Amino acid sequence: MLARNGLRIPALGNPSRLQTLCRVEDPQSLGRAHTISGDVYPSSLQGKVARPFNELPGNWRASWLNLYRFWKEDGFGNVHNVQIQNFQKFGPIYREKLGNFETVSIIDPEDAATLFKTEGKYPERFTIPSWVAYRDFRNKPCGVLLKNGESWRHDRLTLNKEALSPKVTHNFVPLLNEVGEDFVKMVYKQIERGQQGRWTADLTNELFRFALESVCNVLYGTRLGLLQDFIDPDAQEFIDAITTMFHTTGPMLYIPPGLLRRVNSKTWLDHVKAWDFIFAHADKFIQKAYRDRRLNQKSTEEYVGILGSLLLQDKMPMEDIKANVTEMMAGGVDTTSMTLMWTMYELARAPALQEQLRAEILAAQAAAKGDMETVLKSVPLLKATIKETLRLHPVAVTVQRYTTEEIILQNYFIPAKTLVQVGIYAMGRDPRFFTKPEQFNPERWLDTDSKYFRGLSFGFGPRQCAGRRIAEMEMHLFMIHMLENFKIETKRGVDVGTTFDLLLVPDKPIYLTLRPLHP
Ligand code: HCD
Repeated sequence: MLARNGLRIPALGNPSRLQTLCRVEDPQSLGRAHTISGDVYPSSLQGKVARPFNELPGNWRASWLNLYRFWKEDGFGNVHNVQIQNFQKFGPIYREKLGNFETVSIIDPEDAATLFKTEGKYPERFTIPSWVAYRDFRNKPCGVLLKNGESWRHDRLTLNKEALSPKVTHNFVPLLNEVGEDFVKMVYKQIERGQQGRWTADLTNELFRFALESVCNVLYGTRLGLLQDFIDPDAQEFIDAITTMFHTTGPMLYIPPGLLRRVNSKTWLDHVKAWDFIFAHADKFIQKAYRDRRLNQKSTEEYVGILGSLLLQDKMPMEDIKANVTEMMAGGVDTTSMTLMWTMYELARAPALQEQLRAEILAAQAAAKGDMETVLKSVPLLKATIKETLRLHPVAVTVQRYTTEEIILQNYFIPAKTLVQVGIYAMGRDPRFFTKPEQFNPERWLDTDSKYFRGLSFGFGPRQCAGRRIAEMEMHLFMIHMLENFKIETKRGVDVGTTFDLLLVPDKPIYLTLRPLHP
């Protein structure tokens, strides 16, 4: 009974509303994968010989027992390594069922290509159950993150014009650049205070504040002053709420949302409290920026930030603007800050590479006479460095899609509406796809090695990360300023591993030493 019910995405409080707002897909799509037999093929696959879906290797028959085992072996914090083990055990494709969560996992870039090339006009990824459950519970609208179908597409196209199109993204450069410069000033202050000519610290909190300050400047065109001495307690609480929200999502990943409120109630209550704060705090910003904009209607030539542009455009109802801006604000903190932490960690272990990057940046600065937009166009090694960080330390362990039609992966028929996940963490560390994967070598992205469906850290296609350009520019500008000013060092011999906390994060604090280059 439980297992049968488990196949369905369980009914929530108000399914009809949810259906239109959040998911237009077949609510039984998770179960479909299980029930469709592999013998009715679409015409494109007619006559092809491949093995049936039910012969896929993997543990997919005893789902609840699997979940129990997974939990006992602390699989939750270790999802990424369990995936690597599974690929070693079962080969490049396996099928798995953990409680309510049924998937096919792949690792080969060729298979990723097959999956993404058939993703269609309305690509769908796995929807995090507790995120939808919260919005349903509080009657909040979804943004592009959780929407599907035509409603997703409409929002997404509008958002693309404001956040991804090269016609607007150059506006982000001065906004992000000033935050990068302020971070450097803050570091100098700390160095002075310490009176040792350097600063050694776990920079997690500083990076969180830097990331929030950055994303807010781009979204609202407002500075919060989070790199100053006095830190607004509300902003700090917002940062903590995001961490709590991610942290409490993990344990509820494989449990049906309907059960969440009853089972594991502490996790659910903490989750709701965290989202409540995130929404309330974002709302304050949106309201304030909305009021300010109405006061400053005259100065329209000036770039007013993503929110301001969305309001000016008048293409999206206020409620949807709020939902989307809140998602971008919350999605822009832990993601870029952790990636920057990993980048500095890797660079601290590669002093020669640091020197190479400094030389590239210096030459670019000289040629561009300080125009940052031009500088950003001539730092290929720096851009490759961020890509390389994301290969070894991706933020998201997988990228997933529901198949839109029957496809063949590794010579198995995969029915339509199957959830397929590309294990990008595992792919990034596999010698079949990256030569000497253990080495941090940004040049691999610039030389003749194949890049075919290997750089998937922001996802792919029309459903890829909406904050991608903000994140990339923010990280590039940050690294430019840091490398121009400081030598980045770390204690030798301290190897930092990875934990899954919905996002992949360092498993222990990373201590970095920053030393002025020109004392
Ligand atoms: C988490 O098995 C692990 O940009 C799951 C599969 C999965 C699905 C969607 C991914 C999620 C993972 C990690 C966090 C991601 C999310 C999609 C968007 C989200 C990658 C890999 C993120 C961090 C934006 C979050 C925005 C939110 C805070 C409003």
